[in-house]
Amino acid sequence: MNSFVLITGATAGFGEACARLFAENNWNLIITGRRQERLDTLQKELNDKYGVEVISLCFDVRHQDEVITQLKALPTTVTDRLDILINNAGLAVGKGPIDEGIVEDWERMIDTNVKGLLYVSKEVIPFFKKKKKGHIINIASIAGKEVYPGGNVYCASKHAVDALSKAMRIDLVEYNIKVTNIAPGAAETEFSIVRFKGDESTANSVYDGFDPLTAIDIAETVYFAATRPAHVNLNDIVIMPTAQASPMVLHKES
Ligand code: NDP
Ligand code: 8X3
Repeated sequence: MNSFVLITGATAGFGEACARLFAENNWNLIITGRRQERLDTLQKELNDKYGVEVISLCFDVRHQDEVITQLKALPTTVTDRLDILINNAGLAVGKGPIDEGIVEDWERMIDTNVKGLLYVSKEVIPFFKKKKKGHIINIASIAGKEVYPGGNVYCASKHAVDALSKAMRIDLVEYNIKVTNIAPGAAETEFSIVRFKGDESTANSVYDGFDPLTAIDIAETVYFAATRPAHVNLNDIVIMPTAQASPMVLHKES
């Protein structure tokens, strides 16, 4: 009768690494994302390898109707054991001066990073309130702490996540619900391939000349936050590559 953790965006990067680490530690999983094939493969792999229960839900966090349908369909035998929500699904699309921004890119970032996080949280919080226990871990970013050239709308969306983490902590404290905000710097995942719309050479060049964070680094940080004693909450964690002092100060070896 182990607990469940719900991870949004578990088909790649941080979310997938979290799924692997929690499963290895005997947590049951609800994994989500839009790529059904990847969900199916991960579900089978983690179930076979660790014997944990793995529920996969394929939906787009931007579509509130899908979020509601999928999460309301979970049986109470699962939701009563759901202890952690990792709001991880997110993306940057494009990087450039604000006046040259593409409105569709802005909307994808705001709809995914801010509204998607809200839609999922809105469905999960009642499960936590019911049992007066739960932990929401929001994957924000260093882009939610500082703004860098060309980062405009992505940075704004992650500043919103930072604010929502603080707001959730205030509104949910009386229900014994923990809220942790995790703000990573540069990590090599599919993030830059998505940001640069499939341009792999530009994406790879982001990580040239230094050791970026890995998805495992973030999963270990999430897992550490998730496994503190009941009376301890880590409010806000900034995690950077050693070579990155701030978004714009990167020590690269040439
Ligand atoms: P990846 O691109 O590797 O993974 C992103 C995940 O989000 C995928 O599983 C993707 O699944 C999911 N996702 C994206 N859009 C949607 C959507 N509309 N509905 C459902 N799922 C969605 O990136 P990362 O692992 O690097 O990013 C994870 C989070 O970490 C993001 O919020 C990102 O902003 C943040 N972050 C990343 C940093 C980095 O440098 N990599 C640093 C700081 C924060 P699918 O495509 O199957 O839907
Ligand atoms: C991703 C980190 O600084 O590349 O959130 O935008 S950054």
